[in-house]
Amino acid sequence: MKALLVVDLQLDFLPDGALAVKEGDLIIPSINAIQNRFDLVVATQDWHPLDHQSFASQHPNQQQFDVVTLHGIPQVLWPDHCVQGTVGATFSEAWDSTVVSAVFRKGMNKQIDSYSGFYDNNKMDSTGLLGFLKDKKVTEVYVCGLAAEYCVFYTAMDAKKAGFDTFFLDFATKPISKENLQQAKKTLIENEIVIVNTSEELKV
Ligand code: VGL
Ligand code: ZN
Repeated sequence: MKALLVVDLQLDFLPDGALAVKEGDLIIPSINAIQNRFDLVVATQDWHPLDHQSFASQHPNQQQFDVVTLHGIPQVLWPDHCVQGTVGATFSEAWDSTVVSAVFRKGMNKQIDSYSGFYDNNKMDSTGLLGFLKDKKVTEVYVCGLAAEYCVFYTAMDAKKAGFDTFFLDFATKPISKENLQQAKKTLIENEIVIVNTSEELKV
């Protein structure tokens, strides 16, 4: 079984959103065009409490995008984004999400960020996504969405570690920083994750 994971396709990560990814909207037609070819489409949703510790607003002496140490691990301080129940946390209406079987929310624990759709950043808590994919007999996982070098990257890495054949859909993701994405892609290749550059290359 082949599953498409659509990561965090939420208004706050799209142009005019609180943590907008440049050209993030351009991936939506690509995702709409391919999603019907998968056995299963699953979404993740960044879903933070107002006082989440990854928000720069919770650290009065720091600036947005500063990196601090939080509970022993590096943490980028983000603008407030994807706050539970706000419009910014909703999926883009340009994306046809009617095909989605299940949505896995993440980032609810205010103490720790959660980039991967599988686990919190300290791997203490799971979202249930792994059990769901195993129960559905998924063997191949295709990852797309936002942002490429954060939640898409970490979700792909954890999918691979869990034993799935894993594909990073480069044509259906956009980064916050192009330089950081270059570095992330090297790590993906080292870990034998397949980078699919164009929709024509996608063999599904
Ligand atoms: C994300 C930063 C903070 C993402 C989520 O979806 O890539 N990035 N929260
Ligand atoms: Zn977040």
